[in-house]
Amino acid sequence: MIMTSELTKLSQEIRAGNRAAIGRAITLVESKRTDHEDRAQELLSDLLPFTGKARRIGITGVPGAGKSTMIEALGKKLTAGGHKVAVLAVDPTSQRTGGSILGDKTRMSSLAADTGAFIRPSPAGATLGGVARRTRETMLICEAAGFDVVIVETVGIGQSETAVASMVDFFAVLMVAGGGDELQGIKRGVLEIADLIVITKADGGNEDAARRAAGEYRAALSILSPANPSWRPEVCAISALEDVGLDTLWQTVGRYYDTMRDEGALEDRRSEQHVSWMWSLLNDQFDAIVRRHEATRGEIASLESLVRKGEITPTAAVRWVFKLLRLDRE
Ligand SMILES: Nc1nc2c(ncn2[C@@H]2O[C@H](COP(=O)(O)OP(=O)(O)O)[C@@H](O)[C@H]2O)c(=O)[nH]1
Ligand SMILES: [Mg+2]
Repeated sequence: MIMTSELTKLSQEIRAGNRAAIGRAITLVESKRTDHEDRAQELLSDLLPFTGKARRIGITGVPGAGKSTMIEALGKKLTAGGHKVAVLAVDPTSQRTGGSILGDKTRMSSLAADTGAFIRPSPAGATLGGVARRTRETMLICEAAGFDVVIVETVGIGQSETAVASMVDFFAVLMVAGGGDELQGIKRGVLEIADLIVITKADGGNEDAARRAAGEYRAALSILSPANPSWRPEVCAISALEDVGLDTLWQTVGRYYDTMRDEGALEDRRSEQHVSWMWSLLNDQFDAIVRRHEATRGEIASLESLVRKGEITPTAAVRWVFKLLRLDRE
């Protein structure tokens, strides 16, 4: 059990940038023990006034798109320029595949060894919602510890892009140019939430293909109605290996923040994210209550079975659950 005085000390150490303290706090946030959850919330409330000053950047792309290589190259430039960079991963598959992000950490070895950088693999968690919550809270801890750039990386699997886009200010989608229909490999929904499309590996004879792909994405984006009225998504081509386009990319990020701040849109985006975060927590909690509550837990399996066989409708099952919880009179 961690006592309040210890939490105060932990909070102070985090704000001083103490790495061991950051690690302990993240362990607390990732713990599934109820007493740890209470402590974690107490700690986060204490840290909250010191958060929010970082640039929160999300990055997605299929495996092999060049995420790790770009994050390492960009991260090293940023730390050389005096920034403190935290890299967090959201990987709902890491548990099943035995930790794919660990391989990434090895690949980002020179950034990992950088004193201005902090790399954290994806927390193990059964649900994407659980992983996302822990990542958001880890982001707050890193911000309180003085990291001014937080990069959240995800593989383009399931709903993980949406989860990451809903916790960052700026969302970049990495694509590799390579023969055929350039737009094949991307889910349309991802294009709609991107603030920037990055064509990677524009080097070694691949420059023309990258330029063509960039043109096609620009055309595709121009016919989508912008999700963000303050910012039109952009497209750039980079080579992380040859350091081409990374400075321009970071300037684009800077321009994004200037524009969003001028229009008060950054604050709006974050406020909306907080509200939808609240609702997704509430959904998760309600789900957990229904599964654990003594009035309902014995009924779930048979309700699922009846719904599966088509003997009752899902709506009828939900009404029954509400009746059992005595919530049906609202
Ligand atoms: N030619 C070239 N290869 C790259 C570049 N960036 C990444 N790669 C290679 O592409 C492969 C996948 O890169 P990686 O960063 O691990 O992709 P991730 O799975 O998205 O993290 C590796 O073999 C990299 O060396 C680049 O800018 N140019
Ligand atoms: Mg990687």
